Amino acid sequence: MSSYALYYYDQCPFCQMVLREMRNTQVQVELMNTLTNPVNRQDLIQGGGRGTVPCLRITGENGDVQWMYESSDIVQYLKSL
Ligand SMILES: N[C@@H](CCC(=O)N[C@@H](CS)C(=O)NCC(=O)O)C(=O)O
Repeated sequence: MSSYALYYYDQCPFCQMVLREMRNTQVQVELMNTLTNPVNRQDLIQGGGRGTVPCLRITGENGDVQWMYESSDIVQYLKSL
């Protein structure tokens, strides 16, 4: 099974759109606040290439990691699960 982590912070309206959609999904998404935990922001920049939120980290069954940045893409992806 794939696993999911959302890099976000509360004051970001794009993040709120994604967080709202997450309430409708059954999948578990780990929440990684990048404002309250600077290590999360560092991990995001190091892994995804930039600190923009929201970003969904998708880890596939085989361990491959994808960083999805656009809120509309993330919402669409969550709907498709
Ligand atoms: N088009 C993006 C916009 C995301 C965006 O502008 N996020 C802001 C916070 S609301 C941000 O992370 N700014 C800081 C940065 O780009 O490093 C989306 O819809 O996800």
